[in-house]
Amino acid sequence: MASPRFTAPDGMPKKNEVDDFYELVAEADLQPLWVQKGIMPNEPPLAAVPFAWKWKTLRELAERSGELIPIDRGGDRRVLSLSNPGLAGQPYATQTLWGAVQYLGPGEVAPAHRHTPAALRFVLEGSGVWTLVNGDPVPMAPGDLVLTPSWSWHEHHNPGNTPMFWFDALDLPLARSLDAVFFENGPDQMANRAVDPISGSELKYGTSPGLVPFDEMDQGAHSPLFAYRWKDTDRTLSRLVDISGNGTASLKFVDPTRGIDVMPTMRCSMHRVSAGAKTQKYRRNGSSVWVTFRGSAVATIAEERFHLDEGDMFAVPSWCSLSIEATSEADFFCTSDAPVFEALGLARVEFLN
Ligand code: GTQ
Ligand code: FE2
Repeated sequence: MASPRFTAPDGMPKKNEVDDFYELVAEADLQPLWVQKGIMPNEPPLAAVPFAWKWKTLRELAERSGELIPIDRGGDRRVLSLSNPGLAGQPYATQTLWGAVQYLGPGEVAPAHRHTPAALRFVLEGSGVWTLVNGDPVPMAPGDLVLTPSWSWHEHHNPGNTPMFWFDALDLPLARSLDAVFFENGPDQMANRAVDPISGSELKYGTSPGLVPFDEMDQGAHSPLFAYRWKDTDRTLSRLVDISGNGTASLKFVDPTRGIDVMPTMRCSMHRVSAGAKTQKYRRNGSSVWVTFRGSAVATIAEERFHLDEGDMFAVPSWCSLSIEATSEADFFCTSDAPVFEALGLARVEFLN
């Protein structure tokens, strides 16, 4: 760190007591606050930029990776991460969130492992795939949200003959910045097995709304329900649109035992916007990553307009306003770091016109 210097008229540095002091401070590996510029800006100084990735490109390249790159130990998961152009080549969608498209070809298995960064999948295309989450086989289908919380074992199996594409989100950049990342490979893959159409977690925690097993010990760090099914999400959105009367509806995916966010670092929500309707413009600190599941729309992110079609993904950085206007009825999956901001007492939300 270069210390400020008083410069004499002849251009030579002039030694005085202040100079000596700065030198001693630097030598002691200290820095005065009063020479720092911009460590407390008035608003978050953004690196990540508002950005959208087109499904056409994501799908083509994911499929191509399936042809070219084998999946095995070393390769493991065939994933293309959304790399925000504002983040200097880092493989992150936003400051706190990893977003990606994952491709699992017919007959392929992504081997067992676990990590402290929490992960979720939102399925876009394909059928017959199941993910083993802590020993519980969870079938995956388009529109389903599947959780693999922090430190849960997971492995993906595609016993069918069509590929599957899904969206992955992880709190990896956040966990990395907290130096909280641990990773472990599992035992070599187990044989394929018959899978029930419904996971154990759904049988136990997803049978009836508002009714869960009574267990005084229920205090895990994440939802014990690992799958949220599209038919339930779709039905709930339809009802909410009817009730709202303005052509829009939003729902939150929650831990059924406590009604709180599914995981401590990632909020998951789903949004429906009817053709011609527009969501209220708002901004919050912290960031989010969105997936257009159905329909088409224009998203305005911090005054920049992005045309969105089915499968397109977009990043909303901290404190950037967002409003979505649908051209045909559109559904969006969203994941954000909001629970972190709320838990830390840092959350700010502003509704705009
Ligand atoms: O499917 O287990 O996008 O471990 C990044 C890391 C997916 C996964 C990602 C992962 C996975
Ligand atoms: Fe993983």
